[in-house]
Amino acid sequence: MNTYDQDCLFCRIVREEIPAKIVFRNEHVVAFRDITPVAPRHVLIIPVTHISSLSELKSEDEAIAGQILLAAGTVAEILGIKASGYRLVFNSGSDAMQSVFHIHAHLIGGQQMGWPPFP
Ligand code: DGP
Repeated sequence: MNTYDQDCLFCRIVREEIPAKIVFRNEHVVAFRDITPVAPRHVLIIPVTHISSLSELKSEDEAIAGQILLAAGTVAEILGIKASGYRLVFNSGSDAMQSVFHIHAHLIGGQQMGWPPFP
């Protein structure tokens, strides 16, 4: 059964109580455009079940973690950046500037990126 937190913004997007530009969804995940994109293509991939952050993932969440990674390839294909390349980022905790506490992968692409990702 999926866990739901009524105070969680992303849980409300899953339930379509808050609108979002959804690009892909299945029974495990929802992928939607980030409201403040940092690149020409920027989509968030979230599990339908509420898990607050990467560091809260438990061994029993293995399938959920796998579904997020599997969805990334599908979303990249939908966005037309599978061949050109893309980056998948999980911000976890304050140093990483996580601001929404429902685990999410940022799928970013559509431009040449640098590495390391900070100045
Ligand atoms: P993070 O810092 O990793 O927790 O990223 C949270 C992202 O969520 C941030 O890039 C902006 C995005 N975001 C916040 N609120 C909304 C919203 O209401 N709708 C959408 N589509 N994205 C949101």
